[in-house]
Amino acid sequence: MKKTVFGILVLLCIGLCAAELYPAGSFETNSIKPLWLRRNLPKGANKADFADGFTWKIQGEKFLSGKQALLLEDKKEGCTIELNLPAVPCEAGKSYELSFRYFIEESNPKMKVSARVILAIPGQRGTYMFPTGKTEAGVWNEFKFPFKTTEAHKSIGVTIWLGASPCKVYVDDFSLVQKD
Ligand SMILES: [Ca+2]
Repeated sequence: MKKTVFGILVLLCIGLCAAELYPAGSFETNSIKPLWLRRNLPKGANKADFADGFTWKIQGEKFLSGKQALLLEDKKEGCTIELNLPAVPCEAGKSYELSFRYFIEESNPKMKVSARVILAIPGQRGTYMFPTGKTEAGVWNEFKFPFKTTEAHKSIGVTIWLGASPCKVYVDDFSLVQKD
């Protein structure tokens, strides 16, 4: 009985203490908002040559949780797929964690998975962090980046880069969570 009560209290605390800042990250609805995507072309590229080749969709053929995941695909060479999470307000002196899972189905030897986390400070440059992830193909890789805010930080902005293309990557369980 004591164990059960303790278990319930622990679950309650996790539920109350951890705040998910991107609830749509399992891609179970047909919208990725407020996440938005951009395709970066190779330096000096002729835009007309890259009018097509990049697609994204929420699909149900391959996923990690629920029944759906985001599929990103770029068939042209040398592009980088960019995922942006608009800046969200943060609290001072708290622990946060950016995480997502990704399955690289097709890639080239130049494949990289990297991110930029900006902790903004009004009127100043802020804190910039650049974590990277594994590029193992054919498995659900885990990207996990814990960080802490200070009194000066007012918001968190996240950008993820996948590439260079050609590549085909499934993304699921995208999360930005306040841990305490
Ligand atoms: Ca999912």
